[in-house]
Amino acid sequence: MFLKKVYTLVFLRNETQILLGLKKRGFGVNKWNGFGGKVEQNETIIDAAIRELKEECCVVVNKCDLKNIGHLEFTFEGDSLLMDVRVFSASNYQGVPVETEEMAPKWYGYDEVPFDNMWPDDRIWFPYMVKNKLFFGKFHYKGFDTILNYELQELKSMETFYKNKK
Ligand code: 8OG
Repeated sequence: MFLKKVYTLVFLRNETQILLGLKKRGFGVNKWNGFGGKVEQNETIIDAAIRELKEECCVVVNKCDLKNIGHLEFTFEGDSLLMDVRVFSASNYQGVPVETEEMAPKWYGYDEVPFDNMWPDDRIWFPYMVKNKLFFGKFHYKGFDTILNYELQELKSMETFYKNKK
């Protein structure tokens, strides 16, 4: 039995670039990533996504502008935690991303994404996001650097995926 915790992960994107943040502390420190974190009790997933984006780079996004584009699950050898990560994309938002105590934001062209300084699974599922395909990925890690096995599939609809998910 796994202990599931739900997380959000938001990417601001336009046709040519994606916003990443260099994580300055905590889990995934010194890695480039989207913006997000743990969903608190009594908070919806979408509200958590909005809150984390604002806390981490001071950008405000409306609910209707956040699109759920993927679902990722991470497990770690010898650990009962299952990280359930809801991935969102937005191209409309208010404000200019600024550095905070947690993240240093930077825009990257899609062909210059710094995979060598990111979670190893990112180079596997980013191509789906870049091609605007919906995805579901499951990654089992040994430590934080080695993927022991994974599954990745394209989804037709996130709604159908969640409806059928046990
Ligand atoms: O609250 P905290 O910053 O610890 O939340 C972790 C964030 O990192 C959350 O947004 C989910 C995200 N995340 C993982 N694992 C991975 C991963 O393997 N790849 C990417 N891109 N993000 C991840 O927890």
